[in-house]
Amino acid sequence: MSHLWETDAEVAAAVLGEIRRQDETLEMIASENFVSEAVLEAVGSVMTNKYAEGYPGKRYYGGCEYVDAAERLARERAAELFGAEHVNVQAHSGTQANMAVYFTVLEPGDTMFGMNLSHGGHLSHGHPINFSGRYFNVVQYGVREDDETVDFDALRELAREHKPKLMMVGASAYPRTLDFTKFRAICDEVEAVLVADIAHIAGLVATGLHPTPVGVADFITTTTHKTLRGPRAGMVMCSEKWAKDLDRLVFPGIQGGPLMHVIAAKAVCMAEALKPEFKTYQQQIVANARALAERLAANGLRIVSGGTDTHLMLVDLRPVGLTGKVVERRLEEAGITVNKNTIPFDPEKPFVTSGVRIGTPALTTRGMQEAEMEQIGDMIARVVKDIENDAVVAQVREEVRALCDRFPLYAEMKARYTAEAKKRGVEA
Ligand code: DSN
Repeated sequence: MSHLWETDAEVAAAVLGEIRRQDETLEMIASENFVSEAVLEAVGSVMTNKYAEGYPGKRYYGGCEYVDAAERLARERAAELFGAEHVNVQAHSGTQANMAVYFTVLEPGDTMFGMNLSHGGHLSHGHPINFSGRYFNVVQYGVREDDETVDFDALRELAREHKPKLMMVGASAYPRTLDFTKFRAICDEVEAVLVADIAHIAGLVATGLHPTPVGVADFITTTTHKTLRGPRAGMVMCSEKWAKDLDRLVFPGIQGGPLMHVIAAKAVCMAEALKPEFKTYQQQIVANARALAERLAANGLRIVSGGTDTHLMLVDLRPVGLTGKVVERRLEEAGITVNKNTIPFDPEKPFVTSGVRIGTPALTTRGMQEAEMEQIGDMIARVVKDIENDAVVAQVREEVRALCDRFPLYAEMKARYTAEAKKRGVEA
């Protein structure tokens, strides 16, 4: 018996549709992943019922014994995983993690630096339409036109000119290693606070596959659902020096009751990430990204910056005369989910773009390796190079389905939901 099917068959049918979409297509959005059944169970637990404003041992509500245990575990495990002195696990999202840090350090109107969104940055790093761009005086830095990597010379000059109080480093579409020590040196010169947003690369950082900003940056923010493969949420790390101010800013500064079910799931995710097999998983993500980027390039597609050091790559579609919007749609029709993405110095608008961003964390979770990446690289290239050809799209869709069938996802759940749907004659 399914409570969801009994109570709300319409939502249950939507959930079944999403289970099937995740299982039967190739999920290649760089910021997405597939959590374990244990993480799902914690997110769906009774901890969703509990109000717990405050922190473990100092709450504004009674009955917090068990949610305290979960939050302590999440904090302790995250501190161990990243080697951080202090962790606040209450941020509801990456943007709220960033907001908490900004308001800990800055006053409205202060100057902060963030990476230009179209060069790989993030909305919450100072985009004019985001709260960060509206509350603070934001100066944006970016990459060099020749090699499409961070332009440290220009950044240093900008820093000397504008003397930021805070510098944000981190990206949602930057395929190369970020050298946090170079940002630190510039921050030291102008006495700026350095914040590293490692949302995309958190799993790589936790396992030593990307240099860590811990001990280099003053604050580290992250989400927990990308390479870290936990629940959809945020987290902040810092040294003891900032701990009290930061905690006050998260609550009561910008949030009310913490999402205790999500915090419990963060604890589960950290426990999973502390296991040796998590490092093997992260190594495979990177190996898969390299294999895919090389195969796309061998098929004649231009990879921004010439390759990748991480879990993602950007394909420049200008040489083949296409936009990200068109390619995203055609690949989706072929069963391959990517997102259109601006590339550095993009002449197109963000809703059109000249690029697509492709990542390997989710498919690596399914167990796919280099051989599958090569197959997928060929499939993507076939669609891109013959974009109007419906027969190619249909053929690739069949191949995608066959590939997905070899790497089943949430199989028991899918069978259970499918059986309930059948029982009720519901089409999903
Ligand atoms: N929207 C996320 C991404 O796709 O990278 C960042 O928040």
